[in-house]
Amino acid sequence: MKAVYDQAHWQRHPSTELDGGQLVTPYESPQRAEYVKTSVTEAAIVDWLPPKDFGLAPITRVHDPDYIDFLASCWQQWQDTGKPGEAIPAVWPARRMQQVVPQDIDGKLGYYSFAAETSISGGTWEAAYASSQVALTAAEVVLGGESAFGLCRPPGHHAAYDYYGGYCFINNAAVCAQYFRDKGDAKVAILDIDFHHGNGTQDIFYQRDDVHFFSLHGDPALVFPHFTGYENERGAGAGEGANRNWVYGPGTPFSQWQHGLSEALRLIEQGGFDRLIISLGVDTFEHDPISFFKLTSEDYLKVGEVIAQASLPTLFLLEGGYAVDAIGVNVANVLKGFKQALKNE
Ligand code: SP5
Ligand code: ZN
Repeated sequence: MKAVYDQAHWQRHPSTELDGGQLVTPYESPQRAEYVKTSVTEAAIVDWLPPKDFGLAPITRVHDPDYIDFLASCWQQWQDTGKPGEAIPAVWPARRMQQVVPQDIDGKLGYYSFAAETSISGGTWEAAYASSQVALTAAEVVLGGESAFGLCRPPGHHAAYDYYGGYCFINNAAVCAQYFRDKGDAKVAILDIDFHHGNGTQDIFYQRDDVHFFSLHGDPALVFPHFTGYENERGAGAGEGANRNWVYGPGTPFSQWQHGLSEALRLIEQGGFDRLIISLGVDTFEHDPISFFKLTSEDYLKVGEVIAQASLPTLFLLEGGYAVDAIGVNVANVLKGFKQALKNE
């Protein structure tokens, strides 16, 4: 199995996250990627590849070009106004307000975001761009029929067509699904096992039948992203039935969560998909500081095994996971379980 890493992720290093009415050190830290790199290397299950540059074109296939321009220029605009801290939105177009792009940076930040915990600072755009190229480099391997892992940081699944949030700016999984379609695949599946609902991925493909989205996550009535992820969100128009959500409550162990996983895998096995993308968050871990599921490090071996049942070329992309000292082992265990199951086939 191939894997892709880029040290450019270090350029995303904000010092603030709005949490509990205070600015705390962000949960989504550079150390996360380094722990994953170390554990996956120690497990000796991958060959590392350097990232290639696919340019902006694959990104604007799934994101609003004006949104991408905003991300690329936001930090400069923020600094030009002489503001002392990092860029944080404080106002949004709520119900019955106009959805028109404002000219000032405070207005733009609200227009192009959905959450305030994700501060923007210098290097954020550069790291987000690099993260998408890591994903695409791994995707190119998967196009050849071999499975691969993109060690993406920052993550992507909360980024929608034209707004960021939840530590995500470019939706790496969506970029790669579209890339597979553009390279000739007829039908692609995305399975999102991060603790949080992949609202961005759902948003991008909600009306489409060529990319199906399956997500297991914490009940949105209780946790982020709060306004999407309910089981009655099943897609619309041509995409009717191509979106599936499984919702679980506080304390959910693997023994319960795996029912949704198995059901998703059954649908994926029977769906006639050409390729599978896994939005691989390990914030389902029992000791994750911002989540409430109870998966153990051992359980992640089983997660990889179950995913292998689909027998599809599979692209794993890193999403969340904030128990930094365990994130590496947990990610490596998914890949290990997957690889082992393939061998035993
Ligand atoms: C990719 C991903 O996993 N993004 C998650 C974004 C979550 N953002 C909201 C976090 C709310 C944190 N509340 C912490 C409570 C413990 N102090
Ligand atoms: Zn998450």
